Amino acid sequence: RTLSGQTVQAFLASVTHSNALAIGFNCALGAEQLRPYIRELSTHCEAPISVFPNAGLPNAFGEYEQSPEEMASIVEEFATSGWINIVGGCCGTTPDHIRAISKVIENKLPRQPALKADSLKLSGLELLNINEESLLVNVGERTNVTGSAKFARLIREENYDETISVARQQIENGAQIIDVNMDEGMLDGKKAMTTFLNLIASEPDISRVPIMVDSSQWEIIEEGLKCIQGKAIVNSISLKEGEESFFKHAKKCQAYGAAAVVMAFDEEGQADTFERKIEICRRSYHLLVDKVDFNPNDIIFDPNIFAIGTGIEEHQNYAVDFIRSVAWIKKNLLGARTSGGLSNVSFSFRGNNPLREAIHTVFLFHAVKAGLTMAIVNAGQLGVYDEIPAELRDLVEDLVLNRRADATERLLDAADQFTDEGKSLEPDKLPDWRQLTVEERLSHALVKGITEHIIDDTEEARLNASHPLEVIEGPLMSGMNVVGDLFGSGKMFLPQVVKSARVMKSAVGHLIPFIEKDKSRSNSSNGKIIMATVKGDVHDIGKNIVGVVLQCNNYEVIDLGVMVPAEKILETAQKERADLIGLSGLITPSLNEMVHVAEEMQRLNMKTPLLIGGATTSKAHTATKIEPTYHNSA
Ligand code: THG
Repeated sequence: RTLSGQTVQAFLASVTHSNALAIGFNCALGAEQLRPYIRELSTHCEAPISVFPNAGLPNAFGEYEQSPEEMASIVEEFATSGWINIVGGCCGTTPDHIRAISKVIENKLPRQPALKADSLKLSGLELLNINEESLLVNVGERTNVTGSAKFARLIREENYDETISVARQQIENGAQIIDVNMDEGMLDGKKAMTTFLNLIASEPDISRVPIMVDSSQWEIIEEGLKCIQGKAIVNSISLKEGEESFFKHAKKCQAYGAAAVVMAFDEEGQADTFERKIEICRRSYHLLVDKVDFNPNDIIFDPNIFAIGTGIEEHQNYAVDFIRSVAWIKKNLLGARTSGGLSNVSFSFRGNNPLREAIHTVFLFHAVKAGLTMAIVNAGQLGVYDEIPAELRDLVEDLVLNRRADATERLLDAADQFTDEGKSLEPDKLPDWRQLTVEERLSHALVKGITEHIIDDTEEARLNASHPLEVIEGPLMSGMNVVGDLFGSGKMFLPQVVKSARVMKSAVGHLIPFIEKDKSRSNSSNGKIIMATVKGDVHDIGKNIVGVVLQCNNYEVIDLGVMVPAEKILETAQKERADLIGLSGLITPSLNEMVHVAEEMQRLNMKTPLLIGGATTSKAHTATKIEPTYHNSA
């Protein structure tokens, strides 16, 4: 990480817009220690790269001992690998060091810059890379004084500790970006925005995600941008005040290096039909791309989510028009992405949260199918499409998809049954899941992310089983398979999977002591394994389960956790004389990281067998991409 906490790629996303002569790293570390970071920078950086390492790390007396030849040989490899364009020396280097470096790089070819990315790269302390493969990105809506009475009160009372925990909860519940809005008449918006952003900047679990600065006043947005380290999103710019101010704001976004939500809003007003939406988006796109050279990947169109079910006929097709325009934008405005404020759609049903949730779930299901990139949502309060009672789902779908003129009336007639109270009054409509079998209860708790009874249910299942491990391999795994299928088919979203994972973790946590007791009856070890989720990836449920299973089979497991860089895995393996190294990961970039670890094992002449596992890994990838890079394996 940089001193201010960013990873290489997060830093790169923050500065790429500057069109710098070169981007690079200097000081702090010796060339050997800078190696992995320079390598990573080189993979992604569109600008030339500079590197000014120290002459190794200082000894206990603060002296640098690395000789010019040693340093030169490390730097030579950087040049041979094609990672650098400019090289020099920082602390501890002398004219002799520079002379030695200069000599070894004399005939090396300069690095070729990386190709321009065709993804939207946002960052906080960490990168959020949004590309064609990305699933729906959740933007937390609760840090908004107009969207949350509680947040507004906390800001007014200057109870900043509590406002920070609102942000943290959004992220814990799966928000990958947070929307911050301080637009309220009685508030000094600029001051509230800067105070809040500066405070969350020193909360690493919050500032790791990118920020969406939301205001209808440009001055507040600009004050916000000044406080943000990462690559942020401006919410929003539009043609509402004409082209001149549109260009002015767009250029400011470029100068601060921010992406922009572009509302379907022009001099005539907000677009409310499919034709107006696409006409304004098309015009905005060409103005941005052709006139100010705006990066199309930094454009996020919001074709307006308006309230449906208002009783006004002109509003009936609002959801359909939004969804159609999302599909049109994806197909026609290359590089641009889409977003919307989800909770707007159900404003007419305020006071009936179960119904609002059902509308949100149905709307999102269809919008995501049409290609929606991101949505501003109440993270942690999304339902599961398949779990909505069929009768309710049909009524809601009639409304959202505008399938019948009387959809609103029919939904309102049925609405009482689906209020919070309705739930307990109508047991046969919403069955009491506590009466299901223990396997079904575990599955239900996993799918719905309910932790409340999970320990009791896990214990009951354990008592029914002959070995505690059976509970994991049986009902818990089948529950997670249901989650996996729903997620895979777009019927469950990331925040919900995060909740499921939490339930799974507490169930496994309850079983581990019993499993260990089972295991301690025998004592000879079958071997020692180092396990880690590779760098860039935070998913560890599978790895943790494999760890438990291996322990049950008398392996000694050293689990290095998640986001573990290759160096740490291999150092530990060597120090611990491990018999096996196990790499895990869930996301696609982890496949490349695994190849990298294997290459490093080859470079370091290691012999330890390498075990590959995780959701995106495959026998084919392992055989054709990983195996060939590591041929020492015993
Ligand atoms: N597009 C863009 N930005 C936006 C929106 C949009 N920003 C604001 C808004 N719309 C999205 N955010 C919210 C936040 C909360 C609610 C709706 C949209 C909401 N709040 C509840 C209510 O008012 O009933 C809860 C109130 C409370 O808890 O006090 O519905 O469309 N670019």
